[in-house]
Amino acid sequence: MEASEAQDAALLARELRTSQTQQELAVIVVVEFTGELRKRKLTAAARLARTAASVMAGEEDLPGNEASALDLDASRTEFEELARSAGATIAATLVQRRQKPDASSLVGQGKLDEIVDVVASTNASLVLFDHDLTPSQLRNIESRLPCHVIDRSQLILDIFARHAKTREGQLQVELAQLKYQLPRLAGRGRAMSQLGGGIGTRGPGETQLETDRRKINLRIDHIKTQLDAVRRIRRQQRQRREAVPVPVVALVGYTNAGKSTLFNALTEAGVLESARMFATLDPKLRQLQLPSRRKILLSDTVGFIRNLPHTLVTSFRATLEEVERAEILLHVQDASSPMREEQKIQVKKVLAELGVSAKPVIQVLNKTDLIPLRELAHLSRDREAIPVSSLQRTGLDQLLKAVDAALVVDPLVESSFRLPQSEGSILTALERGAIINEKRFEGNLVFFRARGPASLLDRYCRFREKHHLS
Ligand SMILES: Nc1nc2c(ncn2[C@@H]2O[C@H](COP(=O)(O)OP(=O)(O)OP(=O)(O)O)[C@@H](O)[C@H]2O)c(=O)[nH]1
Ligand SMILES: [Mg+2]
Repeated sequence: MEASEAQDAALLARELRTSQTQQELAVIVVVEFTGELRKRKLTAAARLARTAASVMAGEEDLPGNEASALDLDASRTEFEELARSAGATIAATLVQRRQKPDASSLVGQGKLDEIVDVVASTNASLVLFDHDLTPSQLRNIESRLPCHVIDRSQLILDIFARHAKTREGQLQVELAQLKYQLPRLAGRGRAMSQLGGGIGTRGPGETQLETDRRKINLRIDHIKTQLDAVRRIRRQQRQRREAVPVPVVALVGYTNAGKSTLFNALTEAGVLESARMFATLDPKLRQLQLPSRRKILLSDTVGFIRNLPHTLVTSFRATLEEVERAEILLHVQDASSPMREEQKIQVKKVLAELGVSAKPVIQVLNKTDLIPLRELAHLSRDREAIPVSSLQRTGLDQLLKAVDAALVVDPLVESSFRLPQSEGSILTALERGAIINEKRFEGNLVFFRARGPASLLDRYCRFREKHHLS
């Protein structure tokens, strides 16, 4: 690829990817198709049957009709929250139920007229659909409106793009955005007419649209090459880290459950914490010491969300690599959310899709400060779940103890030691990494009992008393 052409492609890509929601006044359209809902329930049941097979025995059953639990109202609230996360201000929300999508406009002529009126009366600069639009639906709707139209996938991509922090995350999101835009280029004629139209940029017999498509494809190839390079480096870094085996414990959960807040509370790491959804796109990793003095790596992950558009699934999954490597998962739930059960099911579904259902999971009930004591007592009867408030930092000790108990790699052992006092550095090392009891000095010898990770105690086995107690 020529340098100038590469630059053109990069410019065009940037133009396509700039956030279109930030500080815009938006009209929101939430649609539910009753016919589609029935169909979805059926396929969902089939999917569940498969999932159920891989879900660990003994776990509670997954309810059959997941779709029905979420009514239109909840969809609406969640989508409005997404729009705000993307930086939009909501001018009005229109809700529609219909039998099935209209092929040319999704919502049908009558509703489209209403949208046109509402946009005119509110002076909105953007219309957001809580549903994906086909390229031709997008074109048809935009031709009736004086403003931009954005569908659900594009909105979520916008949020992902704003929050991607690592190079890999950014590349993944750019790739997803470009792939999403590619079939929709035709509708964007107006916006792109200033770009890349210079003399000589168009190949023989090529239309502007074809030129643009070619450029976007060039850009996509370029990003893929870069992604490969970034991943190679990351793999090397990981191998280096794994040379010193420290078990990974991953926080997972629905978006907004409080994972980053808990991560911070547990590590005081100062990782981005925000009321906005998807505050964390890239996995974060911090070292942490458990009450037993064993070390773990705690990993914060991106929030799960229902109906994640399938174009986004790859970029979402790639941010969950740590989950696959984790020894234990902490499933963080918002105890105060009326949607908690539904969200729990969605998270379990994704975990099953990632093939990690067999890993030990500790259920964490977060935001217990927001629920009445009586309700808390009721929820805590489920002895599997550990109640915490990440904000008020309560329940954290108990949570760390549970992690300690669940960790099977490098198990805790107890041994008696007899050391010459001259080996002070060994005593110091053991005091740092294990719990020391019954220490007594006799002449130039020191006797004590240590309880700690086997890997540490084994290192000094030559000083172990013969009758060790592990
Ligand atoms: N009252 C209360 N609020 C909490 C608690 N934990 C988190 N929050 C709030 O919940 C919101 C979301 O918290 P985050 O930690 O960003 O949630 P998250 O799960 O990391 O969200 P994503 O990264 O978007 O998936 C923030 O406004 C937090 O202040 C808690 O224990 N009590
Ligand atoms: Mg987060």
